[in-house]
Amino acid sequence: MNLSIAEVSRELAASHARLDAIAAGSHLAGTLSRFVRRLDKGLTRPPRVLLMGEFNAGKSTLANALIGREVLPTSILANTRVPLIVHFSERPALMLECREHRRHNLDEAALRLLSSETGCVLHVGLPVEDLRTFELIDTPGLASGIAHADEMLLDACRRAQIAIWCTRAAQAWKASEQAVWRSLPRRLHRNGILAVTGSDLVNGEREREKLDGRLQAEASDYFFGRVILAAADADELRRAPHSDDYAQRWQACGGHALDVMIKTLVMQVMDARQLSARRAIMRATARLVGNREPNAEAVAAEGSSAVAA
Ligand SMILES: Nc1nc2c(ncn2[C@@H]2O[C@H](COP(=O)(O)OP(=O)(O)O)[C@@H](O)[C@H]2O)c(=O)[nH]1
Ligand SMILES: [Mg+2]
Repeated sequence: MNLSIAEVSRELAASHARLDAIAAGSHLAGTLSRFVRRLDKGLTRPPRVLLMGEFNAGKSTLANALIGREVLPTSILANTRVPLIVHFSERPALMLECREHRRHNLDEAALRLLSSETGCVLHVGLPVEDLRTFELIDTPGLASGIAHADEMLLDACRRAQIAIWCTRAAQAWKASEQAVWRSLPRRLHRNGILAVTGSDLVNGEREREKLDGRLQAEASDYFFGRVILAAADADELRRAPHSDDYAQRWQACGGHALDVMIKTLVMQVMDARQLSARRAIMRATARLVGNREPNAEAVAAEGSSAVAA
């Protein structure tokens, strides 16, 4: 989280504590306290990074590489085929979310639901510090015209602010992949990364340059950035972070470039949230004092000075 967001969040927490203290005697204070609490939650929640792509494109390998451990045994994942949201938690935790956003502890009854119902999401909590900065959504193979699979992908898109499209270097960025990516919301294109996995299987520097040139021409308009990486190497490396040549190998396999790109997008999302929180406060204030809505330029100027701060 960047410093200005942390500061704003502290101020908001102090505000709703003060409002709570007088809420019993004031309906208005109660309403304001709830408003401020919602604002604080929306502002500080780690942005979610959605991993998408065809089956075997390296999504789960990248998810593991980004958090430095195997999220769930492959045997469970292979049988469930539901999206997986990985978030920070002091202790490892598993929770199943089904229709109407109801959540269940992962007991036998929930496991039955998991195999019988569609539209479920698994929430995995792990004590991994990086997950305080961004959460991950790993999706099963690409939607294939099956109605509930498409619905599931759309739901996953709604929950995410950043998206990584995984594609294998050997057949990168096929027409079928392009069609799905183009159908996604523009905001995900703006915050999208094309992750080309399997760079270790590309034959030499010349082939790699050729691939990069083709993707520059065909895909760069649809993404914030592009990384060509050896995802399996990155995954293996992240599990041994104390090896001598870690930094050099992390750079060589492309893990570092992906990390930097994700963190840049996370900062952008946090800045945009801060701006919209300020707008919400100004709108609410204007409504409270019965004024007209403040004009957009004034709000934008207010927001950008906050972002620059
Ligand atoms: N050589 C190589 N294998 C990879 C790479 N990325 C993934 N794999 C392998 O490809 C297979 C499918 O990867 P997985 O992450 O399960 O794909 P998913 O279906 O998109 O989640 C696994 O056996 C991985 O080890 C890579 O960059 N290089
Ligand atoms: Mg997978």
